[in-house]
Amino acid sequence: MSEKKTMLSGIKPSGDLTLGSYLGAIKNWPARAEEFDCYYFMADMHAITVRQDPAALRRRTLEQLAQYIACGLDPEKNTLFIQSHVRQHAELGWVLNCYAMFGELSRMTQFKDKSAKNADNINGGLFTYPSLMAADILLYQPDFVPVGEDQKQHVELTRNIVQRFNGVYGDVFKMPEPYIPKVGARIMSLTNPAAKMSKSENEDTGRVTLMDSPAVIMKQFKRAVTDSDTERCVRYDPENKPGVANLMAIYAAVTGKSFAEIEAEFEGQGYGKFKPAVGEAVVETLRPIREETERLLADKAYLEGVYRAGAEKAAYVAEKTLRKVYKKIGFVAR
Ligand code: ATP
Ligand code: LTN
Repeated sequence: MSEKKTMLSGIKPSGDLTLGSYLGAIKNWPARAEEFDCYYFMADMHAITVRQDPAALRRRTLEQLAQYIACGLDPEKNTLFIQSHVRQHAELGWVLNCYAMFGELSRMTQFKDKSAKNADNINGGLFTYPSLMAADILLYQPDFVPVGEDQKQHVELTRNIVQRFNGVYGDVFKMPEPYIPKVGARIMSLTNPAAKMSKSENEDTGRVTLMDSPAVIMKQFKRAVTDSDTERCVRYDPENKPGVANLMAIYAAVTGKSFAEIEAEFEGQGYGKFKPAVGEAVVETLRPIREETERLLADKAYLEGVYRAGAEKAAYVAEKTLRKVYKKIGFVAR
């Protein structure tokens, strides 16, 4: 057994990955491989809580794997797998459903948002989404779960489940901590700075995806909403200038510059210079990722090798946890 600490995270293949999921999540993952045992997966089981076109779901699942690798996740150093390939997720998910309370599940912001947006399909899976997510996490006993700000509530619910479960059965699960980046944790839509940039919404409005061409990215940034204040200067003030603050957060995340440095760089200039500068920085960040993704997608055999090996490694670890849980709760051993 390795002495390293463990990290785990997942993303649903429910749409094309956006700049938001990149800056809020994936970008921060590759550097962790030396220090941690890392598990990353495509949460296809979570994706079906909203209706998906089967062919598109299959395509996006593979594309997401290629993007993980293109973003720097080396399959030799990280365990990359598809959630539905590791049966233990569904099995532990059921058990944890019995330790998640109706009241706490009802309070989840994501459930409330998605219910409002899919009023004709408020299915049981959408409601119990967090117990499956708790299973995803707890099967691997991670120390940290790197996610964007919007997922913090789900990790907190996982922690409640751990406390409740361990309270009854002893130390079965390790308590996981959410790990949220300082910059980029919440990238907003470019056209509506009050809404999170999201892959399954704003189809052709305020989002940028990892596969967008440089021309599309530039167009999106040029038409990004700034603010209607009269001073029209680049200053970090998320309360009064949320559009500018969002662009500054993006620029800071892709260039590594501080807000003070950015303010100095654009001092005395209007938004006309600032918006294309952010666009160009994003284009240059995403260019190699898009090119490498395209190259990997042409090599299906390689991708298949990666996800098979990943599932095998993941299942080995997951099975150990699941057995322990089954034993504790009183299931007869097979
Ligand atoms: P959907 O629209 O289908 O709900 P999404 O675009 O919100 O999807 P997720 O799959 O939920 O994306 O998120 C993947 C990861 O990226 C999560 O860790 C999430 O916290 C993070 N993330 C998603 N959107 C953003 C964003 N706008 N800013 C920062 N982090 C984000
Ligand atoms: N709910 C997350 C995706 C997700 C996840 C997980 C993240 C599913 N299982 C386990 C971290 C750990 C989302 O919507 N981004």
